[in-house]
Formats: sequence, C-alpha cells, structure tokens
Amino acid sequence: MKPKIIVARPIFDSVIQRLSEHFDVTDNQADHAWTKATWTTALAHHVGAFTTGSDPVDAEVLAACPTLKMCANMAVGFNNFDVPTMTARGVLASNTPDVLTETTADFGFALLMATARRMTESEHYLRRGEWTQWRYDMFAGAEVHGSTMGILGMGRIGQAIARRGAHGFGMKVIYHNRSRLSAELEAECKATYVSKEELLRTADHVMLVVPYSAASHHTIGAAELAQMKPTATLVNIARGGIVDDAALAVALRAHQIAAAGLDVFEGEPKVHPDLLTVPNVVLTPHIASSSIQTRLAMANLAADNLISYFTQGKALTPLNTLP
Ligand code: 8YV
Repeated sequence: MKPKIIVARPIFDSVIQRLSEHFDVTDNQADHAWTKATWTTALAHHVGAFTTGSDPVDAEVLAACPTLKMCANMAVGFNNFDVPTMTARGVLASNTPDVLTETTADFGFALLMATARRMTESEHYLRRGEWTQWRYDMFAGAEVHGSTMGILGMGRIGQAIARRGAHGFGMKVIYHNRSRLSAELEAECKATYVSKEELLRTADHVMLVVPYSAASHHTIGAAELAQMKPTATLVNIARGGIVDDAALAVALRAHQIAAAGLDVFEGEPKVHPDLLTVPNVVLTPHIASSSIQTRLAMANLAADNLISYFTQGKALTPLNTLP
C-alpha cells in the first residue's frame, strides 16, 4: 500500500506522474476551488500534502487531520503554515527556496521598471485611442538608472535584485534587513545598510521583499508612505499584508508617492477596489515566480521533498526539525 498524499492545486502532469510512482495520489487537476472547510475535509486521511501558498495548514486544519505527517509547500514563502504547531504535532514542513530566486528577481525588476516608467498606465491610454499627438512630458516617469533603490528585506531575492540594480543599472542600492549582510555580500551586491527610516526617506524606488509574519504586517502603512519622497515608487513582490493596501490607494490618489507596482495583495485573489481605480499603479496577479522552467523546478522540488521524506526519512529543504 502506497502512502496517501493530496496535491492541493492543479500541477504539471509530469509531476503528478512522478508522485504516483511513490504515492496513492489525490490530485486536483479538475481545479476545485476549495474553501478552508472543504480543503480540510479533502486533506483528512492523507499522510502527505503538496500545497501552495493559498492552502492553509494551521492549528485548526492540523487538528482535523491527525494522520498528516508532511506538507511540502510549492513556494519559498510559508506563511500559510503554522510551523510551530506542525512541529508540535510531528508534521514536517518544507518549502522551495533557491530555485525561484533569479526568476522572481527578474520580475521584481520588471515591475520596478514598469512602475517607474508608467508602462501599463500609458498602454491603457493607447488602447483607449487617446494617443493623437506627441507631447514632451507624455507619461514622463521616474529615472531608473543611476537612481537610489531601497530594498526592505535582503534575503536571496533581495540580493538578486540588488545585483541587477547595482551592476546592470548603476543604481545606488541601500537596504534594511533584520540582520546585516556580511561585508563580502554587501560588497558583491554593492549595497549599503541603512535604517528603515533613512531608506524610506531617501530611496527613489522602494522594493519590498520581506517575508510575511505578524511582525511584518503593514510594514508599509500611512505613516511610512508619508515618509517617502513624492517622486518615489513602491514595489511589493513580498506578500499581501506587508503593505496596507487601503492606505496605499489613498497615497497614490493624493500623489503622496508617484506610483506603485504590486504583485501581491491583502486578501488575494481579491484586490482592494480602490487600487483598481487609481491609474498610477501596476497590478499583476502574484506571478513573480511564473516562468515555466521555474514553476516546474518548484513543483519538482516540492515533489522531491515528499518522496525523500517518505522513502528516506528526510526532506531536501525542510522548515522544521521534528523531535
Ligand atoms: C508562489 C510565492 O507562486 O514562492 C513564493 O513564496 O509567493 C510564489 O512563488 C505562490 O506562493 C504559490 O505557491
């Protein structure tokens, strides 16, 4: 009898096939949109789960799924997991670091460029048929090359964005993080450590790459937006909830900052209605890691974590250690 696992969302057929060699797989290739209650019911009686960032594994879910032994998240972020409760209940957790770093950094940079240079706002204007003649100040945006980028959260993705900015665009890179990077890494990223206040006050472009936790909730709210330059842009590729989206919509409408680029939202896939009507914001549906190669690498790593744990007793990229 193969161990029973569930795959929460539709995924590459090749990954389902690999998993099926080792497990009795309940898949969701039919793309059921589970509520927390129906997801919990579906998960019960399985020993393993292949999850994504939208599938909660919290104390309530864990209490209803006593057979569960491992959850492999197809994401580097894992704020959908209650890791301490998983550990206490003997459930191993894993994520997918590294494989998405460069692709996500590419997208962060693309969003910065699109935001600073007003790409979607101007495209909408063109599509509306309003482009009738040239103007010297038409969609004049903020300079990217040679400007100052402030990165909040200097993990692997933050560092990869810093390298792009410093080496590719001659940007001055400043950063703030819970812990300071080593001198070697700072030199390699050409990044200077500053306080959060200095970063907000001096950056032309603020890039958010901090993991979500209760402590990082609303890292950027009305008070922080008020500290930024009126010409500044803000990019969030981290997690919904890092930014107070309602406060951001107010700041954008009042031109308290110039523009924002958002790939993640509080309560996504719902988006704050005010963000949908302000023009100076670029909105994308949480796709920063979405290249085919990277999504395949993430899915295979999550699958490898499950296979490795159930066949050899240890995951490749675990998030916790079981007693
Ligand atoms: C995922 C992400 O697409 O890895 C992460 O933390 O946010 C994205 O790459 C998403 O979480 C789906 O699992």
